[in-house]
Amino acid sequence: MEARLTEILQEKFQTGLEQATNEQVYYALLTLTKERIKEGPKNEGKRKLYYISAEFLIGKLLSNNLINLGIYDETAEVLKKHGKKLAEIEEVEPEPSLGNGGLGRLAACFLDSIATLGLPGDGIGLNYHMGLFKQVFTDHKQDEQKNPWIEKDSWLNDTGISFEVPFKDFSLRSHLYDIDVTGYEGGSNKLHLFDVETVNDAIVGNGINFDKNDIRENLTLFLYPDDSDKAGNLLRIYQQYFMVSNAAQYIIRECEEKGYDLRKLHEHVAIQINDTHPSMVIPELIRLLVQKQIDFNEAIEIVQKTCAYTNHTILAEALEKWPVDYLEQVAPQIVPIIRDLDARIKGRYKDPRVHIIDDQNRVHMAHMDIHYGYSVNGVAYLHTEILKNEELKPFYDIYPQKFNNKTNGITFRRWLLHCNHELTAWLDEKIGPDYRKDATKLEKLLDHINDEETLKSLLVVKQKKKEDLAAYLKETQGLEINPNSIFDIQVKRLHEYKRQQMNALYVIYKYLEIKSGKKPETPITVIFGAKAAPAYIIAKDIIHLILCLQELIDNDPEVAPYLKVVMVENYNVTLAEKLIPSCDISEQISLASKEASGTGNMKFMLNGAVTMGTEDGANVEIHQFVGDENIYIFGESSEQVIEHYRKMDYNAVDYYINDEEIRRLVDFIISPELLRIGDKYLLLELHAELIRKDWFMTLLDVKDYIQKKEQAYADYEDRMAWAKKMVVNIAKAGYFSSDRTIAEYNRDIWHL
Ligand code: 7GP
Repeated sequence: MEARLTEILQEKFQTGLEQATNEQVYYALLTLTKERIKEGPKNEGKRKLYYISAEFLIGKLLSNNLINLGIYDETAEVLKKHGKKLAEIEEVEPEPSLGNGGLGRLAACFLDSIATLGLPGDGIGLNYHMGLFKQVFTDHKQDEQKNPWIEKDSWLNDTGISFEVPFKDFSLRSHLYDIDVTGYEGGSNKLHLFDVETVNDAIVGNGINFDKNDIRENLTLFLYPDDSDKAGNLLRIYQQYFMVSNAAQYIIRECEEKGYDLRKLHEHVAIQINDTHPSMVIPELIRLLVQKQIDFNEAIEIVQKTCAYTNHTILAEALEKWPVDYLEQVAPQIVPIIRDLDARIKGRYKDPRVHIIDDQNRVHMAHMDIHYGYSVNGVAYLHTEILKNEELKPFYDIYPQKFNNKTNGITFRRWLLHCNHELTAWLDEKIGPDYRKDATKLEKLLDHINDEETLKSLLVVKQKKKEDLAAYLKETQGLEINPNSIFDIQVKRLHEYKRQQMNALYVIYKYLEIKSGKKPETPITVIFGAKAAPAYIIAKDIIHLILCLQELIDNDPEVAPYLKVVMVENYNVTLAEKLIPSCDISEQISLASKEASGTGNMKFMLNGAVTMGTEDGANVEIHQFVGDENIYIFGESSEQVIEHYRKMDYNAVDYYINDEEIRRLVDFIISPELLRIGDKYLLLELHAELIRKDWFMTLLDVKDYIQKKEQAYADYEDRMAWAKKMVVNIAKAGYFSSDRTIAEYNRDIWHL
C-alpha cells in the first residue's frame, strides 16, 4: 500500500509522503481506499434488500473503511514512518451531514452489519447538500447555520444514472451518487443517494433560509426543512416522493437488468421502509408495475410481499399524516391508488382507527405501511409491546402475524474498534480477538472480574479516554474540563421526552448543595450535547437554560472546582466518538414508554459507562442483562405512565405547589442569578412550561432521579467496585451488536 500511496501523491500533487500536507494525504488515502473497495468482493444473492431512509447518519468514513478492509494498522504504520499521524489525517475529512438522530444512525449501523454479514443490501436516500444545520451558540442560544459538506473529492461516486420524476406541474431529472459500504473483513454494498440535477446551493441566504417554493433548486438542499407552514409541508412531500420514485425506478431497473420477471419481484427484492418517510414507495411501486402491464390487483399483491415497515417512535407528532389535497398538489398520479387502497380497507373494516384516509382527508402513512406491507416491527422489546397493546392495537388485532420485535443494535466496528483503540487493545489482551466477529464472546471478560490487575488496567484505559476528550474539547471548542472528575454525559437529540431539563434540574440541585457547603468528594462534570429542531421552542429554551447554568457555575469560584456543566457545540457522530469512550455515567432518562429504544445507551455500555436510566426502550433489556447492581434505575414504570395519560391525572403544578424541594429547583430557573445571564423571556417561558404543562412529567421523577444520582456518585468512590460494574456492562454488551439485529431481520423479515 505504501507504494500506491506514494504513487498517488506523486501523480496528483508531485510530492512525497514526508512533504505532503494532511489534506493531500487524506486525498491519497481516499483514492486508495476507493480502489481497494472496487477491486474487492461484492455481496450478491437471489433476493436483495433495499433499505429506504430519509436519513443516513454515517459519520466520517476513512478510518472505518480502513478497519473494515483490514488495512488500518498497516496504514497507521506507514504514515508514522513518514512522520504523519492517522488521527490528524482523520480530522481533515468533513462529516457527511445526512442524518439527524437515532433512526439515521441506526440506518448507518445497519448498512455496516448487512455488508459484514455478507448480505446483498443497499441503502437508498437523498444527497442533501447542506444536510441538517450546523449548530452555533451565540448569547447562550442555538443558532442554525448551513452545513455544506460535499467537497470536490469525496466518498460520493458519480454513477451517471438518472431518472425522470413526474410532479404535477413539472418533472425533475435525478442524478445518482453512490457511496461504497464496506463490510468488516467482508464484501461491499452501496448507499445510493439521489440528487436533483438543477439543485442550487446559492439560493441559501443567511442561516438556513431559502425560498421554499423553488422545488427545482431546493429539493435536495436540507434534511427536514422547516415544516411549520404549508410550503414546508409541500417541500417535504416533494422530497419524499422524489426519494421513493427514484428508489422504485432503480429497483425495477436492476431487476430488469438481471432478467427477473417483475411478477416475481418479491422473490428478488425486499424493501425496508425506515419510519414513514418512504411510505409512498407503496403506491409508486404499484403505479410503475401497472405501467409495465401488470394487473392492478396483482401489483398490489406483489408490493405487499415486498415491503416491510419499521416504526421508530410512538410520538403522535412523528407519525406522518399528509392531507390528500397536498398529495394532489405534488404527485396527483398516486392519489387514485391511495384512494383505492383505502377503499379496500374501508370495505373490510368499519373501525375508523385502521383506515388510511381519515374523515379530515388526511393519509395516515403508517396505516398504509401496515396494511400493504408484510411486516411491522418495533425497535426494542418494550416498544413493540406498546405498539401491539396500545398505539397500534387495532392493527395487531387484525394482523398479529405481521408484528415482530427487532431490538436495535450498534456496529462494534465504529463504536469500539474505531472510537476506542485502547479498550480494543485491552480486550484483545484479556480475552483474545474472537469478540470482533462474535460479540457474545465479550462474556469471557466475566472470568476476570475478580482480578485486581484487570480492574486497575480498565480504569487506566478510562482515564486515558477522559484525558483525550479533555484535550480534544480544549483544542476544538476552547472548553476546559477536569479529567479527574466524574464524566456524566447526556448526548442525544433535544426533546422534552428525553428530559434534558430533568438533568438540568439536578445540576441546579447540586449547585445549591455546594453553595450550602456540601462538596462532592470527586468533582463532577455534566456534559450535554444536543441539537434542537429549529422550530421547537421549548427545546431551544432548555438549551438556553443549560448554557446559562454553564456560565453561572464557571464564574462562581465557590462551585467551579466541584461542578462543571458543558454543552458541546454541534454534537455529531465525530463528537460522539470522542465523548462515549470517556464516559462514566450514561444518562438515559426518558419518560418511561416514550423512548422507542435508544442506541446511545448501548454505545456507552460497550465503552464501560454505567447507565442512569428509566425502565424505557432498550434500557429494560440492558437492565435484564447487567442486573440491579450494575445499573441505576429510577422513576415510574411505563405502565404507570400510560395510566397517567389514560386518566389524565398528572398535574405538574401540584408537584410544584406541594413539594418545597421541587419548587426551589424549578424557581431557580427564574432566579436573579440566572436572569442576570440569560434572556428573561425564554427562562420565564420554560419555567411556566414546567409548571403548567410538563407534557413529559419531569417533576414526577425528579426526586427519585436526584437520589439515584447521589447514590451513583457515592458508589463511584469505591474504584474497584465501580470497575466491576464497568466490566459487567462491557461483558454484557454483546447482545446489542447490530450484527445480531441484522441476523434477526434477515431470519424473520428479509430472507436474503
Ligand atoms: C429514534 C428513537 O427515538 C430512538 O429511541 C431509537 O433508538 C431510534 O429511532 C432508532 O430506532 N427515532 C427517531 O429518530 C425518529 O423517530 C423521526 O425520527 C424523524
